[in-house]
Amino acid sequence: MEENIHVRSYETARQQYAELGVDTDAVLEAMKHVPLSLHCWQGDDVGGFETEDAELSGGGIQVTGNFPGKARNPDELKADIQKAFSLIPGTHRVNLHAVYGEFGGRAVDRDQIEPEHFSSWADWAKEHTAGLDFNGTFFSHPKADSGYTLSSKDKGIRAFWIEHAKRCRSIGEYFGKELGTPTVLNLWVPDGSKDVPVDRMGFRAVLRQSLDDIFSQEISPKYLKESIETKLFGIGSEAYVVGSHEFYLSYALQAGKMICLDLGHFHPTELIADKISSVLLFQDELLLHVSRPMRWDSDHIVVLNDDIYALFQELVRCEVLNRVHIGLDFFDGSVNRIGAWVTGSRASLKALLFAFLEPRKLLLEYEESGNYYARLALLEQLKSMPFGAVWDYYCLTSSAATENKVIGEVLDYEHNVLRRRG
Ligand code: RNT
Ligand code: ZN
Repeated sequence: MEENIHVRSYETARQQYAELGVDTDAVLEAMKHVPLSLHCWQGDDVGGFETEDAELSGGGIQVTGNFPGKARNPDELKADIQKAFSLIPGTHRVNLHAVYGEFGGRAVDRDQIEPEHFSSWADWAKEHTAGLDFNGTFFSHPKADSGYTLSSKDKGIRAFWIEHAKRCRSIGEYFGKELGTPTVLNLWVPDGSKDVPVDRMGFRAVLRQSLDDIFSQEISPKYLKESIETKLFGIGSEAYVVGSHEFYLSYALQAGKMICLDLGHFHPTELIADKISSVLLFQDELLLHVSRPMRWDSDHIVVLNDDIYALFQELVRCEVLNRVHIGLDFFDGSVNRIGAWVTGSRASLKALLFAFLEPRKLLLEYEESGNYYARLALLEQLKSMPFGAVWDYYCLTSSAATENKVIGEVLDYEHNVLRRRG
């Protein structure tokens, strides 16, 4: 009965979009081929499994909240991701951080990690994901306490983190080989300072050298694609971040790496959407960290707001979806964590769908003939089109919950699984 309602609503919606020249069936087919990369770290507040009660510390980022039932080990985290995936239409990737290895109770320092510590993730991923992505973890560690890692002026500290980064490349390459799809390895270091430094240039020069060393060994892009993540400021690094946008953009151009644009890493009024066309005229590929900045925090759960609409519109309008990797990056410990993943992922996919449903030809005609009133009015008209009916139909036919079912599913899991964890 309920299914029929969704099917009937879709039929009506299909006709309405067809009148604008939009083929909704083709759009739904296209939706299936755009994977998100689900960040594992929303599942346990960026803790990881190095020790039993590992917690995020330092690093210019912060998680608040103590909602019950966070994943305490790899099995729980995998189960939680699977639950989230069952509520997200499509087949998606999982993005791991280096602290999420399976270390069997042994202390394995960051400069010691090996592919073997991640082999059970690879096995699991073959069955449950479209691929794995990876990140070095340059925070929550005594050797990061000074606030500087790869840009540290202390040779020993720097060597330690360079070795960590190199090992992450091997692990990424290993995933790429195992899974038959290249791993996107992102490098983000928290390096920076709370107050105004006098040697901005010096730290950046060191970071540049460290990166040169890290990337000195060639790894086939068949297995590994690498990005460096830019940032303007963080918590405790308000005055200076070594890896700024200009620094990494320049480095990436020179070294043939991607940059990672995180929605939370710019001035509050600066739009990532507007950067995509510029970057991709000079670079082959790009990594996105889809997030929601709020005041000084860069990592709130993604919702379907103007920034997200604009971001996905650009990806579709520029026809660059095959050159862009879409990672999610937010962490909130104050609500049901599976719900956080599901809401953020679904919001991103809704924005993608909304963008795919634009009558591009018509909009372009208006624009190119200088009819800016009609362009504006059509964009407004789209906002009251039955987009939700197309979305629900997509969920229904992808065996993911329709909108009205999501909350119940998440709360059932909370009741039956999360609240039973110690
Ligand atoms: C921090 C960066 C980075 C992290 C993750 C955990 O500001 O956005 O991507 O969020 O590596
Ligand atoms: Zn990020």
